[in-house]
Formats: sequence, structure tokens, C-alpha cells
Amino acid sequence: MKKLYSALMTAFNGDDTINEQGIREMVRYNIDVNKIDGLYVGGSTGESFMLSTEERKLVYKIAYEETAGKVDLIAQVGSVNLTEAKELAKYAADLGYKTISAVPPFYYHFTFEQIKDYYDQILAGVDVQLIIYSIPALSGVSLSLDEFGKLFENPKIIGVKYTNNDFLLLQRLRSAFPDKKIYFGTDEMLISALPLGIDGAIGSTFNLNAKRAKAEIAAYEAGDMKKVFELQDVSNKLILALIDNDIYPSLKLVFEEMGVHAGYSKAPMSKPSAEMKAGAKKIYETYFK
Ligand code: SI3
Repeated sequence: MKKLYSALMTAFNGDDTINEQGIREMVRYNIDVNKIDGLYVGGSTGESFMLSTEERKLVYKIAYEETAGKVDLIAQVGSVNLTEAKELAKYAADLGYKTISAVPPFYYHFTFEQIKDYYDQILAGVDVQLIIYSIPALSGVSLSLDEFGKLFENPKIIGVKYTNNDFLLLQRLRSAFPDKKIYFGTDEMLISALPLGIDGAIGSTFNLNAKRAKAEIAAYEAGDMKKVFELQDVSNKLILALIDNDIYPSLKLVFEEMGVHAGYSKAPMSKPSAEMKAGAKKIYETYFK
């Protein structure tokens, strides 16, 4: 059975401090209403690369407490600062996380040997499994099939969160590594990834749109491709409307329309304008009412 994970957002107050209550409300919505299989904590959607080490730890802690073992949790610990990544991995493991994830080290165009060493160092001495976070469009780091193979030689590396539109590489990964987990991360292209044997999907829009995405997966598993197309078509209209309205703040604004107090995004992300609020209200009324 393919799994669906929401990439948890971080709620901020108007002064860019962490809004703990907002995070708790989003976790609860994902568990109680979305019936989600799990949460990806501290990724791009969580605006994590703009947080301090202590703030990243706080988000892991809130998610861990609020889920209370009810759903799977994955803590994204990657950082260009390897010391921070190792500290976060240890913190998450000590809290009780069984799975972590890490974006490759970015910005300095590290060699593959340096990237491999980064993963091995993160995993040394912590009793967790790891999912590589591959998101070349944002990290600037593209891994080849051969390089994935070398990283997968570490038995603690159990798979990849694949936010990449290279479907040839996705198919080759599936064929070459049938025992590794592949979670797809481009929500608007789920329809194209399903036939390639993914183990599930992790994404930002599932915070709001999990029911439709789960129905799409169920239709795919039942062989009803017409329904798969129809559901993806509605999802894509929704996702493109969110992107046009500035996706992370807008996901939170739509949550507010649903009565979930998701707070703000952190500067330099935008605080909502009147126009964005009107856009989010329209998205809510069109796709969720
Ligand atoms: O939080 C995370 O790390 C993610 O899950 C990232 C996820 O792959 C999202 N990508 C980004 C860059 O945010 C997608 O869910 C994305 O928002 C969605 O497909 C809309 O383009």
C-alpha cells in the first residue's frame, strides 16, 4: 500500500517567532481529518533552512509530542553545516524518531565523495534509518543513478524522497533498487510517478488535499485510470492556484479558512496581502467547500 505523507509546515507569529499552537493544530488536522500516514518534519515546506538549530529542534519536539506515535515521522536534518546536521540527527533520534532525512550539502558544489562522507557522518553513532532528500531544483545537487547506488551501500540509507521531474532517472532507480523506498515529491505529477512503482508521496499540498490524493492513489490501485486523471486534474488546478498565490503563505491562509490557525510564513517569505487573502478564500471556496 502506497503511503501519503504531508510535509509539515511551520507556523510563525507575526514577529517571525515559532507559533507552537499553530504547528500543533496542523499536526492534529493531518491526523484527525486527513488521516495521513505520516509527516515529513523540517523540510522545505517547514521553511527549515531559515530556522536556528534550536527552532528546528523545537519543531521536531512539537511534532513528536503531538503525534504521540499515531503516524510515521521523518525528521529532515540536512544542513550545509554538517555539525548542525549531526546535532539534529542525534536530537531527533534521542526524541524517538526512527527515520531521518537529509538534503545533500549545498551551495559550495561539494564533490560526490564529500557528499557521501556527509551522509556517513550524519548516520555514524545514531540508531536511525535515513531517506535521502533529493531536490535538485532547490539544492542545486543532482545525484546520478550510480551515485545513488553508492549512497545506498550504507544499509541505514533506506530510500529517497524524490522531488525531481526526471522520470527516466526515477524509472531507473526503481529498477535498480527494488528494495529501497522511493517517495515522490512533486504533487502535481503524482499521476506520472504512480506507474513507476513509487512507495508513496510526500508533499506540501497534502496538508490540504490529502483526501483527493488518497482517492487518486486508491483509483490507481483499482486500475481506474479515468478517475486518476480526473482527480489529478482537480488537484493540479488547486496546486497551480496555490503557486500563483504564493504557495507556502497561501497553504496557511487556506488552513485559516478551514479554522486551523496555521500562522504566517517567515520573512523573507511574504506576509499575506489583502489580495493573497482574497485569493486563498477563493481557493478554499472552489476546492474545499
Ligand atoms: O517539505 C518538503 O521538503 C517537501 O515536501 C517538498 C515537496 O516536494 C514540495 N516541494 C517544494 C519545493 O516545496 C512539493 O510538495 C511542492 O510544494 C508541490 O509539489 C507544489 O509544487
